[in-house]
Amino acid sequence: MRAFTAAAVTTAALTSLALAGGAQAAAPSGHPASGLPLRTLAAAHHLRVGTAVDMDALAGDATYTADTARQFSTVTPENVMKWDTLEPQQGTFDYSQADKLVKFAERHGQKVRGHVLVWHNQLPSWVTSGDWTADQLRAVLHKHITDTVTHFKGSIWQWDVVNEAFNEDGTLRDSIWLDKLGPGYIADAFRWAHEADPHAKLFYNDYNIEWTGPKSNAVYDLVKRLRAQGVPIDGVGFQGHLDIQYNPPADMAANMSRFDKLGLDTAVTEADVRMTLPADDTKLAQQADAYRLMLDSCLATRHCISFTVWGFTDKYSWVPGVFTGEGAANLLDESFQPKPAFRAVQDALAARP
Ligand code: 9MR
Repeated sequence: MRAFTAAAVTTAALTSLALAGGAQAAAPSGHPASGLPLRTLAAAHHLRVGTAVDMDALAGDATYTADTARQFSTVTPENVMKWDTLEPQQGTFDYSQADKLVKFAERHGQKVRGHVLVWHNQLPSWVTSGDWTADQLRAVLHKHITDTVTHFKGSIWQWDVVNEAFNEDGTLRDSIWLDKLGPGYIADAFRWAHEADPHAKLFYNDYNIEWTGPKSNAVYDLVKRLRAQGVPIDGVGFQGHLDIQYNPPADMAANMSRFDKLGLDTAVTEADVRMTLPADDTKLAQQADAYRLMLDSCLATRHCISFTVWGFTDKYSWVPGVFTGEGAANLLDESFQPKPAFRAVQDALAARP
């Protein structure tokens, strides 16, 4: 159980307040989206609820902007804190888009999850095609982490320091970092990030670790070892990219709890639940159950500090571009109308802590 108690939000309060604000029309009472914003409901659990943010949508879509502000208490840049955006040429940084999101978050009382410092993806070509010695590449990584974390110092709540370092079988992923620097790059990255901002919470983040298995066990062994060695790691992020055609991660709460017992924070960092299109009522109900399972697992874990969805509307989702024939992965449909999954999340958060 979580450590906190707080006044339960009553059903009466839920139904008396319509979803309103910004360009979004107020929902009629009894409409599935009526009720307190997710962020208000989550606060009763001392939990922050978040979304990945698409900066083009934030700039150009008023409904998207209003919902981002109204529903969420933490935001994650979907792409604009990645290496190829931040440092497209060596030593030339472009923080402009990321700074916009940080300012947006400040204006709306939101915390920021920084994403991401060390990853094998979305690296600029000067990194991937450079003919580096190990010492040179270590210096490049050190500088990128130090410059980036220093720039955002004081503005980032949680940093995804290392992302997706494992294969499904629990071996370390073959990447430029592993190839050139060896497995020690992981500990180094956490140490360098901590030196640059000692107050940010530093996370290891990965997908397909929601359930126990070789990958999740390997992450568990890694973070246990890092803690034992005094490496400054604060948490583990469970991305939560699910697909209804596979079994839901029924043991997710138990799995998160073993990380909790190591003294780590946990978070659901990128939740979405895709399906083969077209969506129908059965699939949407399965999707709602999967979201609910992930949120309930977080709520049951004492130090699960945030539940973040990887986008909240089907209008802007990475899924159709990557999984042919699949989509409809988010809480709201393409017209920003709530799906059963939104109601499931709302209900879970409205339940007495
Ligand atoms: O949602 C992101 C998409 O817009 C990018 O094209 C893609 C590039 O790899 O990355 C997506 O976000 C990923 C996140 O950064 C890390 N975990 C998996 C996410 C979905 O692929």
